Amino acid sequence: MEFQAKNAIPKYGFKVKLNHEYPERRSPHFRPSLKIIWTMLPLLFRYIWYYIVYTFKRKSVVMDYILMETAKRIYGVPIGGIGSGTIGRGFKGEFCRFQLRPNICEYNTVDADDFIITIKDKNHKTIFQSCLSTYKKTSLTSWKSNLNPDKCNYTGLYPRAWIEYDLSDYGIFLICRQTSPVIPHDYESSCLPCSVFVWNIQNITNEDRFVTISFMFKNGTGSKKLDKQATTSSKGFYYQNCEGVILYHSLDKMQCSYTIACKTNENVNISKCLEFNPKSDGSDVWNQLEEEGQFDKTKEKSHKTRHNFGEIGIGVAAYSKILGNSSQAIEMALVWDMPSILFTEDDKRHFRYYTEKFGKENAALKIVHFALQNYPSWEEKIYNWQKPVLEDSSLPDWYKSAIFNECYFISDGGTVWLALDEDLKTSLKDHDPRKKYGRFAYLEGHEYRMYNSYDVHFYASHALSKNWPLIQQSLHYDLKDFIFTEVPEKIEELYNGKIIERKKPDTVPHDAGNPGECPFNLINAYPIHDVSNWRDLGTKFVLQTFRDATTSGQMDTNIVKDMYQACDIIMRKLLEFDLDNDGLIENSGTPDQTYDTWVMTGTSSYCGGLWLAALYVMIKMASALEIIEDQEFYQDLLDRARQSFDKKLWNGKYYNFDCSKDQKSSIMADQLNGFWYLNCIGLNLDIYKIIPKSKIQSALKEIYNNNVLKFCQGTMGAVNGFINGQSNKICVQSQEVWTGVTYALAAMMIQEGLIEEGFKTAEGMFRSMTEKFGLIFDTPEALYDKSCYRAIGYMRPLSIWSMQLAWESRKSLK
Ligand SMILES: *C1O[C@H](CO)[C@@H](O)[C@H](O)[C@H]1NC(C)=O
Ligand SMILES: *[C@@H]1O[C@H](CO)[C@@H](O)[C@H](O)[C@H]1NC(C)=O
Ligand SMILES: *[C@@H]1O[C@H](CO)[C@@H](O)[C@H](O)[C@H]1NC(C)=O
Ligand SMILES: *[C@@H]1O[C@H](CO)[C@@H](O)[C@H](O)[C@H]1NC(C)=O
Ligand SMILES: CC(=O)N[C@H]1CO[C@H](CO)[C@@H](O)[C@@H]1O
Repeated sequence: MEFQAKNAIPKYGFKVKLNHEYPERRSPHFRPSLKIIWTMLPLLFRYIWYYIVYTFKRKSVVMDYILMETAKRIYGVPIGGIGSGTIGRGFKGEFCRFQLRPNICEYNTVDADDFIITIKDKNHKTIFQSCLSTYKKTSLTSWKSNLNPDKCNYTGLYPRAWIEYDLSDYGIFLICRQTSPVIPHDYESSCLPCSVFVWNIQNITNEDRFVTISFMFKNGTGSKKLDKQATTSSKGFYYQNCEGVILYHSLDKMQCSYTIACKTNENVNISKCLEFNPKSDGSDVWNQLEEEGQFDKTKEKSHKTRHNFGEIGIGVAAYSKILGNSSQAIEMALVWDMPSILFTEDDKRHFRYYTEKFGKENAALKIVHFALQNYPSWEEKIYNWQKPVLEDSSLPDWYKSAIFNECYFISDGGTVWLALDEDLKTSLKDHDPRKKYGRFAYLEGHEYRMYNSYDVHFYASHALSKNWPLIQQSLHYDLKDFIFTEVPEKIEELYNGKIIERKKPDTVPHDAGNPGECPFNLINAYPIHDVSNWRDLGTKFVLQTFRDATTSGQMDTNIVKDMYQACDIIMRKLLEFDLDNDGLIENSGTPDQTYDTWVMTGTSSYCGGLWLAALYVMIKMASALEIIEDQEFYQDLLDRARQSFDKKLWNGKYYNFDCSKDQKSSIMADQLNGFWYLNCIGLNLDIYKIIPKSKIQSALKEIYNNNVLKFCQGTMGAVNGFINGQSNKICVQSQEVWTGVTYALAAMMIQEGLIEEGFKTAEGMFRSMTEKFGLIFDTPEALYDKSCYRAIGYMRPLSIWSMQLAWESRKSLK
């Protein structure tokens, strides 16, 4: 069988055998030094009290530090489009990790969800039957995996994956190709809750073979606690050129159906199992397939809906005669139609974005048909998107895997993409992107349940802005509105026990809320600090505004006009933090920025640099709108701030961390963050108008020689802080490597021509994380030098797309 190039297994990606084991196990239980614990005690006590009260009131704890998730180290490419829920898959073939309920990531592997192969010889004698996964099941004990995992290979290149099974002992070579609709610049298919599995069965003998591929699935998400008794029913269907079984039920009062389907084909005989008991040993299903190679067709004749009050499993079997020396493709799809979701403290139903095209009811079969009809074009588009990177011989191999596989978080980040209500829609201006593209939110992390945490999204947003710019814009329009929102509720700031207003007007929020409360209304779910005092949120808003307004290459003045007032208010408010009147804002001597345990005192390179960058784009925006007064105002500020930045922080080699006595000499990996951002948005030459090129080069080299090379011999990325010849142990975060910061730093190096250093910096970390610790598709926020990580499944590492921006901009220079 000739494969088209787009379907061939890519040379690059996450590649393991189906019995792969990782060499190093890490844990989430980092124990800081006693000194750090001592300084954190008040916070700790308040946190524990908050935790007890919230748990007692059955409220959602935003960041759970008590029951932390330990990485399972089993993951492969998850399935599903963007914002309609995802189902994780293990590289051993598991269906695991369900993110269908918006407020929780469920780390369950469901034994009943699997594929089974049956091979019969020319005399219809069964010569082989096996699950097409190799992990160990704890239920359905008669479903055996008889594969030799050593002879099966997994390749993951998000959003696609391949498994090759060498069954040559039985005359068969089998390849599964899994595709989910995650397609850059496509807003129609990319929101669909589905995945397609194409099975390519090759008969490598001269004799006929009869091969059955069965797809089995069950109700719920494998959670005994959450999958409460509810009526479940199943029904067989024929629709257009698809056939299969649909299982109706609901998850916490949210209607959800699972559909498994197969495309009809004259060479394929499809049979259905409308009901099996996933609590049994599974021998009914197993024996039937073994004997018949298909399900009992007499049972599906009645076409009645079956109702069930417990557990129910369904199946579709595709049986095909494969002539000697020939092959057959079997096309299957899985669709989970969960049109609306409920947030815990919100009575309103929110409809998913796909319902705008596919309807609020009974969309499942339409999606099945659409997916099985259109997946070849999805594959083509994904292939064309990835091709320039995969074929670029000057890019390192690991990067070709990293750049696409890190994208998993776009769909698998607890992401919701919602349709707006009609009344809200009509209130919006015509060019408001939310009108057409709905509302988008993803979690800061699987364990950090806050939507769109803006300080972190600032890093991650390049992945969206480059590939789905209109989703990014829609998110940003929401943020602009939230700036003016007030939430008067009083909350206790866990950091210092002060009672504060949850959201003050005219401030940039930290996040769009917690799906376990009432997100989009109750914004600022983050409980640790009073974020209205944060020094980086405002500048990050301004910088993102400018980026979104110039994504197309030209200045979109509609966006600038819509956002300018908010930007101006925020910048003038931030100026209140310039106590010494040098045009530059200062930090407060508390962790008042995204490094929320790391104290910055006086002017810091991190917040100061962001401030300079924001001033620079304010001038550009004021000039575009011809507001001369403002333009001059910001220009004057920038001129003064720039000089002061240099005077206060430059030490001859790099920019000091801040203006404190004992910490200022700490080398911060992220000290050039503001300039990194300007680089990302195409202002790479402009930054030398703010700070000299020679100083940027010098600082980058200092970081590389210390934070990277002197930390774990350069094999772990850049440690956040480096002082006195070692990693900075002043607080927890200063001794961490932030995966997203390491990618951003690497991008900055590449942009500034330190190309080898840039790739080496990121390579060490990516390879340690994926090859040693097994954290691929689970990328944590932070890694420590030894034994631990923090917060798996995290947003910030999507910043790897800034490396791609830097690379492309370097190439266009040549
Ligand atoms: C489905 O399965 C669960 C177990 O995973 C079972 O306890 C439950 O009753 C069923 N749930 C629904 C919604 O039918
Ligand atoms: C799996 O990969 C190995 C090594 O790359 C190769 O020798 C083998 O043929 C592959 N197996 C299958 C089933 O493709
Ligand atoms: C499909 O199954 C039906 C019923 O078992 C049988 O009559 C028919 O011949 C089969 N077709 C093929 C192509 O195997
Ligand atoms: C298999 O098919 C190919 C191409 O059709 C042919 O060249 C080859 O001789 C066949 N092999 C056998 C063993 O029949
Ligand atoms: C089309 C196809 O799958 N052909 C395979 C059939 O089996 C022979 C070996 O007998 C293979 O070489 C072919 O690739």
